[in-house]
Amino acid sequence: MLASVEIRPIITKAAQDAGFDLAGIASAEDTAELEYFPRWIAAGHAGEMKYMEARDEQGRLKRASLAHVVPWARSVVVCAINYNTAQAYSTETPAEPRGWISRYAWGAQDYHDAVMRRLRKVEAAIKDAWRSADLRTSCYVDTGPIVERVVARYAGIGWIGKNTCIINQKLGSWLFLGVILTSLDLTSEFAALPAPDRCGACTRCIDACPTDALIAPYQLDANKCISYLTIEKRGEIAEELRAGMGRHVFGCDICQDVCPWNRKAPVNRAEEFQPRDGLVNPTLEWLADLSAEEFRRAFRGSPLRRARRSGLRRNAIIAMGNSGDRQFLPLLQKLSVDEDEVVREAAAWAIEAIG
Ligand code: B12
Ligand code: SF4
Ligand code: SF4
Repeated sequence: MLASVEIRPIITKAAQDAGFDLAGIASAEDTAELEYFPRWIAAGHAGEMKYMEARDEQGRLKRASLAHVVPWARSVVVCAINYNTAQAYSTETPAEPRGWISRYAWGAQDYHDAVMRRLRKVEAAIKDAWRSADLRTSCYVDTGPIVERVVARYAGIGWIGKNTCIINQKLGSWLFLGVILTSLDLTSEFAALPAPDRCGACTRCIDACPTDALIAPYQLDANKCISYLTIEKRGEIAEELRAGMGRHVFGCDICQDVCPWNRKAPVNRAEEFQPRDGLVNPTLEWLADLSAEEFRRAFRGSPLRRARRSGLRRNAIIAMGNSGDRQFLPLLQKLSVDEDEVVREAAAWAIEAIG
């Protein structure tokens, strides 16, 4: 068995070899930022994302503390990969009557798979180096009982910006995070310093958010966030929120597009992050009228599947309504008698909005 002090360079090298841009180690102990999590849930800011409210047998929020669900965890290896591609930002692209899919989602492969595949390599390197039957590890991308951005901050990956995203001074915020919980106590020798907050007096993200979802610095109300509305929200979207969605059909990048730390963000040329054909500035007619077969074919292995066909069509129809463009009226008339109730309702609204 190695001394814990010797394992850090092994983790760093394994993360680099796996294709991660950054890696760090944080303690699994609770930190001050985690206190905001139960408040966020209690305020209803998670909307209908019930998985965020999962509780243990004692009724404690699972994500509020690693001690609640994985008491064996001593330290957390946090890895980050830049997913930026060479395409222009949504805020720099002319507002033609087309849709916008967020940067993280247009890639050839679902990021959960792309990040998990790499994390498993780092996990294998840790196991190989430590060689103890007592060692426990668990890899997560999104789905673990963990607020990833908080541990990322303490692992030195970046600071939590006022838009709530992790920002690295050199790479910006186009980062996917992946975490490996370990039973090893790796932090005592090299506790990473939490990255200092470099937002300063800037409020660009808050000012630019079209739906006022950033209700205060570092606080997001998901109910108002276009990313939540277009990806997670099922069924009808409240009418008063539709205008703010603009042309967004899946996710939203505005609060990152305007961030000065992303002005010179480097690009990752890896094949899996490059946009699939037709997903940069997609045509709204295509998405609004997607057949079940076309949805399966076009979005196999893509994060867009999460919105489901009904949600994606609903979003494209709302974007048509927001465009005010009469060219969409014939298609909207057809969709107003669609078999999907959500599509029918959105089409009737869009006809009126254009009318
Ligand atoms: C639920 C979720 C969402 C929800 C809610 C987002 C949110 N801000 O909470 C929705 C659907 C809206 C969403 C959107 C997006 N998401 Co998301 N999401 C998650 C998920 C699964 C959980 C996040 C969570 O726990 N939220 C709860 C809130 C309370 O936590 P938080 O916002 O991180 O807040 C912390 C701080 O802001 C701080 N804090 C809170 N209040 C205050 C107040 C003060 C005064 C201070 C100082 C601090 C502070 O403490 C909080 C934690 O307790 C994570 C994966 C994970 N397991 O962590 C991915 C994750 C956060 N998402 C990610 C991404 C990429 C996105 C999008 C960019 C996708 C897109 N283009 O549409 C947007 C970004 C929108 C935004 N500005 O956040 C990445 C973020 C990477 C990064 N660089 O930060 C993650 C980490 C996924 C991953 N594995 O890479 N997401
Ligand atoms: S993702 Fe879009 S809607 Fe959500 S907080 Fe950022 S700018 Fe606002
Ligand atoms: S836009 Fe400004 S305030 Fe918002 S995250 Fe970036 S630096 Fe911070």
